[in-house]
Amino acid sequence: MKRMIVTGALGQIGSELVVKLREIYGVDAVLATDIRNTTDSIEPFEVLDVMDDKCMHKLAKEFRADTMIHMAALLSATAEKNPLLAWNLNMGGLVNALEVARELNMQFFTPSSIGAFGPTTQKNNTPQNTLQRPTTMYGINKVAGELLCDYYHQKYNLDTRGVRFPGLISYVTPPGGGTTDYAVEIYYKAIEEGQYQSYIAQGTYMDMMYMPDALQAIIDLMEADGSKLVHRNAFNISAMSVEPSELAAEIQKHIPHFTLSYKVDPVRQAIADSWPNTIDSTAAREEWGFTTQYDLAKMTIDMLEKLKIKQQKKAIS
Ligand code: VAH
Repeated sequence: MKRMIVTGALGQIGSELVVKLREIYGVDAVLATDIRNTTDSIEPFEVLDVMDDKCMHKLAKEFRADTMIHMAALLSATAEKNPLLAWNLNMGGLVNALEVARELNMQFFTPSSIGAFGPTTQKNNTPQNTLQRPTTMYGINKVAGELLCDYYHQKYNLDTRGVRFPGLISYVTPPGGGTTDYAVEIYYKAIEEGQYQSYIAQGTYMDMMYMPDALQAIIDLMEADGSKLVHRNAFNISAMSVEPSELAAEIQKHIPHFTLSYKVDPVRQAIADSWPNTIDSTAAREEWGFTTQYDLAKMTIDMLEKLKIKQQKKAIS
């Protein structure tokens, strides 16, 4: 990777990924793009609607990009509210990004998700290769996306790569429209209010990962020796599997008065119930050395510490 264009650069992953990539490859080597404009000084930045293939091609060509990092997508809960918009944006945007990458011979990354599995998939220690019959529009988009990226590699020899992300927890840019967002909100509410009402039921296990580990995984995969990659576009990766009361118990070690209650959202609960409890990351570890630095305890310490600083800065601004 030498010169990258990132779509969805103002999103939960994109906003931190751009910073990390610029630390490694140089500020001027990473073109951040998003459908929204921003007043943040994150130049080089361009407004880009991923449905506009001509604009995407023009920006990538003029920037002399050799790598396409396609992050723009609607997440699971939003996609269930507007499935046709999700299909058009998630699939139309992906095809445009793959076509631009093919036309300009770019290395390509886009994430899949644990959402690519469904209720008939083995729920515990979900294998790398297994049944994928997701029952959400988001999951259907992710399975189709995995197959499209494999196709572009097989048919055009495009260097496509991707991972199946678990729920990602971060303190910089709050996520929007996801099912696993409760695992982010709980930390914000713990600091702000000392209490949280979870829309996901107690005992609902989902794979999770702290954002620093997710960002490192993208970079490690993109820098890996391509000849050693068997699975390429959909590596299972995870750092932990947790359910709401376990998150609460870890937070209470630092905020003893913190309380957790439940008001289950049937839509997002149904999505969560259709996903695995735990996935098997062996292929990623074996093929490109995937590893993580943060477990639940270490993540909780860092999240609470960073959110306290964020809250203090907000209070004096
Ligand atoms: C979502 N955060 O909840 C995303 C992610 C595995 C979850 O794909 O939709």
